[in-house]
Amino acid sequence: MKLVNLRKENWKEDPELLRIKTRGQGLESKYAQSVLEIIENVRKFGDSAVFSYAKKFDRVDLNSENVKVSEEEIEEAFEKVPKNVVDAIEFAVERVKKFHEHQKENSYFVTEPGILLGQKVTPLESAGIYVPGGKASYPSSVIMNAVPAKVAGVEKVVMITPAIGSLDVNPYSLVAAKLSGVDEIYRVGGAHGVAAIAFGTKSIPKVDKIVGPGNIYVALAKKFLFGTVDIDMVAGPSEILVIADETANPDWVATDLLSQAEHDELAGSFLVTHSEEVAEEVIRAVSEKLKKLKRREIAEKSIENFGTVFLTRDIYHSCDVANEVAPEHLEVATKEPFSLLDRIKHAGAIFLGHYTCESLGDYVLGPNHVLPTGGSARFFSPLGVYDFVKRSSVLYVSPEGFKRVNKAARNLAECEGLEAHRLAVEVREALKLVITESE
Ligand code: HSO
Ligand code: ZN
Repeated sequence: MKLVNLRKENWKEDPELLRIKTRGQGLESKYAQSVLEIIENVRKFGDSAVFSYAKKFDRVDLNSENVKVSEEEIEEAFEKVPKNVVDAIEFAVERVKKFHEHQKENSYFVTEPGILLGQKVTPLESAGIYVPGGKASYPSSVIMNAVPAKVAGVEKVVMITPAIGSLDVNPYSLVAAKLSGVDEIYRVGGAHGVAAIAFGTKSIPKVDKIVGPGNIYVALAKKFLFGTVDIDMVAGPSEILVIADETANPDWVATDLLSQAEHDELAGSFLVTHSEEVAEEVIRAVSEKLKKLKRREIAEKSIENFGTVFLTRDIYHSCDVANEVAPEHLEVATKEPFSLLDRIKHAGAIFLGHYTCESLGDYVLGPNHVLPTGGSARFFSPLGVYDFVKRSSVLYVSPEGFKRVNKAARNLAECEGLEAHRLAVEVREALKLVITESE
């Protein structure tokens, strides 16, 4: 890991910190043209475009008969998945559900004489969840995307996930989908799969919103289709930042950094500490443990690309550095983590204390693991129930209420030169029953 000393006046301008801060940018233009072409073809030719892209990119023969995953296939998946994993998925689903129940938003109404105003909350009618194929097909991510939608009250949750090389779909994803309440599953993926559920085709339904992680093609397709459908944030490579003081266990911190590094060659693992000793020991532990990991190659590249230790003046300076980076996951491995919570402004999820490793949050604690990456924790929140509802304003005035607001509305209409607006007020004023002469 690279050691960067931020004990200097203009630490915010440190080139390494700046490189990490801008980590979410770029990358896209290279792929944009081909993604736009795929989207356009799916829009124009529907199923036939989707199936021919599936053949080309995923080497699989799809048709209107086999694209949907059948109930029997889902039942078979339960046979294939070991009992302890089914139990763990059930356990996680229950905890994630329970946590997300708190995010439910109620409609509200306020009244004043003759006026009632409110906000009506309505779940989206349908949502699509993208689940990657191959190595990054995580049942935990199925849970994290599907459960909030179901808790919000979305009637139809559709999952898409690519079948690659054969018609088989990852059985773990199928079990997680079933236990999370997913209603329909289609074995398509990539930009073509995203376009298919954005527009709808003969065999694949259209949804109102698409969520879930994917490669650059999937991310770009979601971005381009925003407006045709709603999307969640566009997630980039995963990242962790650990703030550690001298009470931190370097071995524990090192494994937590590696738990992020093993996700992706572009994943970010950052340690921020004011203790030289902790810095040194974590660097040593990371390189030692790295060698023994099954996903060594990925983790090694990731640590090479983004593995950084920032040396700070004190614990408060560490918090300021964390705010600059605005990491997806922030672990506070210090003696009194709660005392720092106030100072931390930008992080997708904040893990407090030595025992609260990100892995627990990734799987079972309850809060969502779909989190803003690439510094977007400055303005994005974790995926939640609020992402699957929308709000409508409700307005009502009685004749009595009308008398309390008509004049100002009429004057504003006049000032904006919108005659029909003014008249809409005036025709009602004309009704003598309602408006007294003096007005
Ligand atoms: N750390 C990832 C989520 C994940 N980890 C899935 C394991 N499986 C992004 O928050
Ligand atoms: Zn993870």
